[in-house]
Amino acid sequence: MPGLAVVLVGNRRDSATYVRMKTRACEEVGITSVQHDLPAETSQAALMKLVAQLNADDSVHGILVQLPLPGHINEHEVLESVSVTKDVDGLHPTNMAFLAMRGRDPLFAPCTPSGCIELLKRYNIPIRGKRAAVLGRSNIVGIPAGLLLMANDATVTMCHRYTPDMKAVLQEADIVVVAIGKAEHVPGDWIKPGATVIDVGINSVDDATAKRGYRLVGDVHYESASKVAGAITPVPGGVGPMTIAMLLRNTVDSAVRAFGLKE
Ligand code: L37
Repeated sequence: MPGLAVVLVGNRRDSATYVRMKTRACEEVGITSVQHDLPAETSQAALMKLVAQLNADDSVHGILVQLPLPGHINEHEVLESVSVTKDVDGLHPTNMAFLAMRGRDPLFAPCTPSGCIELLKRYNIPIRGKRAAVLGRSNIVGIPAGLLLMANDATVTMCHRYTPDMKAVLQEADIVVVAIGKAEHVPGDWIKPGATVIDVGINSVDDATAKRGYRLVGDVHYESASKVAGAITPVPGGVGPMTIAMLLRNTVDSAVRAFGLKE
């Protein structure tokens, strides 16, 4: 059986939801998953010790430390301590470096940007020779999304808070990946007609008419953008579930490698 270890530190509601969805998805497909819930005040040393134990455990093929970690934890040190061969989140600096190099392949690519690329491929949306814009430059989404698009032969513009005239950049972009964490920030009139819009954002906004008192929206203003775009991902039900699917794929790939099986 492929095995995944999920480490959750603290009690952020969103992280707890995502981790629960991941362990449930593992059960559905027959991956053994073990969840380690640690209190928010867990020390760096205790977390590092758990990761070391999981690195040494042959029944564990993938280790996922759910981000963000509490402020007192050194995230870089934790990500670097995960074995490169079990780094199913693709966030170890060695895997990130291979992702950035031509002619080298990481053992694992990060789940959310891989899910974006997988969506484009499954919907037969061409990437090669197209212009792509990535909004946001985080280590977990924006940067690897830009690298993956480039590796798939797109011409990529990375946009962030200091980009002058973001709208002008988007007017040229056939593919737009938005991961900035601001509710409904990108209006439809920024989008080039017919472009493909991948909305990575998941923001909760207060809504008195909703059952839970809030609703989830993306970083893109869906109603206006969906009238202009050729294709657009919804929130929820878009990139989020793909993130989980890619995690399952990475975990199975890792187990196949560990067992010495042919891919
Ligand atoms: N692999 N993913 C990995 N590692 C991390 O460190 N932070 C993080 C991470 N992010 C993550 O788990 N994201 C995520 C986000 C949304 C979903 C799944 C994973 C998801 O399925 N969202 C649902 C809605 C869930 C809800 O109701 O809140 C969706 O349909 O988008």
